[in-house]
Amino acid sequence: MLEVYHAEPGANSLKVLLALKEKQIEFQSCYISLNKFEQHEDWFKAINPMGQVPVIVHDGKVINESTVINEYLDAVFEGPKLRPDDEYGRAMMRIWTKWVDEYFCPALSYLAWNQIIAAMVKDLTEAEFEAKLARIPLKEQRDKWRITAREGYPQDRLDEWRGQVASSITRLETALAKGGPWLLGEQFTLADIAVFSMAHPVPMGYPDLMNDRDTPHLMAWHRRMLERPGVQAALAMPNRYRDEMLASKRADLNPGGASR
Ligand SMILES: N[C@@H](CCC(=O)N[C@@H](CS)C(=O)NCC(=O)O)C(=O)O
Repeated sequence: MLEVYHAEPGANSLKVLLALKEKQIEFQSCYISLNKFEQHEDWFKAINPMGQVPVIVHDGKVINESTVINEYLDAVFEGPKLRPDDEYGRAMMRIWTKWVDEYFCPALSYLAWNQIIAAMVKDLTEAEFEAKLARIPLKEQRDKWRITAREGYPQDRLDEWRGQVASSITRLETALAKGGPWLLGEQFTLADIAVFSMAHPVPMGYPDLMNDRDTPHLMAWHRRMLERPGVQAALAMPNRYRDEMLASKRADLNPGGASR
């Protein structure tokens, strides 16, 4: 029995959904609404004291940390191998997955939070907001919520993170220009999955950084990823956040609810 607690198919949740779908592992999907702060509810913190998704529960054993989860899934479940057989290849794969966790993902995450959190909490009173903050177990996450919900990060920090996204894109383009079709060459691995989970929205969010003219090899890799049935299945998982945003935009455009 495998339960997977995840949010929308984006970022760290997408990373685990990609491995599950690529390996065609059956699992019970347990959707956690970050919009409703379900990740900070006591019942969820009893499963993951970090108050974050994704988390898996396999035969009663809990594992958090998306990169660790993916290595576990690949080791324990049948399906196509997503790690090289040789130790050197695995080391090269882990250099990518570690870099995604420690560098690429945080830069993108701070920039994204700075854009979306204020809108998410705008309807809460100060007391309601403080009550929500008090339930967040990690101090650094509490700080991130508080800053992005209210004043936002200063421009020099935002510029620094944007610079890190730009250098990440250059690093990926350089690596893929040397070979491919995947990051480690012929074998599709967890490195591709980790990078894709973060890079997927970049052509849309930062078209000046990732585009056909400046990063053709990275764009070609992105298109190859999108052709994979496993990637398509992961991206097709419910995206309630996007659906709610679209519904509220439609309501703004059509406030009286009159039909078209
Ligand atoms: N290092 C963790 C990070 C998990 C993480 O940051 N999850 C985000 C979603 S991508 C989350 O739960 N954010 C909500 C929050 O922190 O309140 C992993 O790789 O699983």
